[in-house]
Amino acid sequence: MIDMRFHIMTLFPEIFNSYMNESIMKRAIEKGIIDCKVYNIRDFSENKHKKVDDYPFGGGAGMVMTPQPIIDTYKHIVETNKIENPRVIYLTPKGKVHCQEIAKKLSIEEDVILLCGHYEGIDQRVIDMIVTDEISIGDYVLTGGELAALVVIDSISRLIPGVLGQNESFEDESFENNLLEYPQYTRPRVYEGMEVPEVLLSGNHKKIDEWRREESIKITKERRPDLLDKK
Ligand code: 6GU
Repeated sequence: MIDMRFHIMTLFPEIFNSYMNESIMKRAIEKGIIDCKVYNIRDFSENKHKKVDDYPFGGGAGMVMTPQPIIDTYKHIVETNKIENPRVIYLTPKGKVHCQEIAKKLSIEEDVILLCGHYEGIDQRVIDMIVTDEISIGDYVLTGGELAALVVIDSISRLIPGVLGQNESFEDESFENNLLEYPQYTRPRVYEGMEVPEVLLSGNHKKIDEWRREESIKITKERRPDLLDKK
């Protein structure tokens, strides 16, 4: 019945509580459309001090997350949830840059496992053993993969039927057709002397559609000409 189950592997499970307990995510979980389970990698460490990282072979700055706790977390997830051939996404600045198309592709999965790294990264053998996709959320560096995991989860969730309400449709919006969205206005008609464009008050839907499309093209040309090349 649940359409999408997210399984998050992290050293900082608390980070996910507030986001998943508000607004659209909360409603989607309550409706039983999505489920989100968070697993603390540290709980699976066999080290007597619950250590999860160590110095890099070959030297260099920072620490590397060791394979054992991550692989055992993964095995626990796969076994307790009876998952076959799961997608395992490792959030890393080295990954493919996330986009609407990737979100769409992932939205048809039943289970998605997300692995959040910290420190200087994770042992390459973990990636070779279990990771199917490496995703970055942009060309900048974060302190860990948790924010990126939330970004990916949010972008997938809103594409699952029933997650957005009737008034939150994603048909017209930015990136659906490689165009940025046109400007929106609501009441009042005049605010601090600034008027809403006349055409939007005309009731002429053909004219309104034309105006919106022109505005979309104009702003996309200005800000994201690369999207027009994709079209
Ligand atoms: Cl997925 N992780 C980290 N640590 N930094 C990032 C990122 C991910 N995407 C962009 N920067």
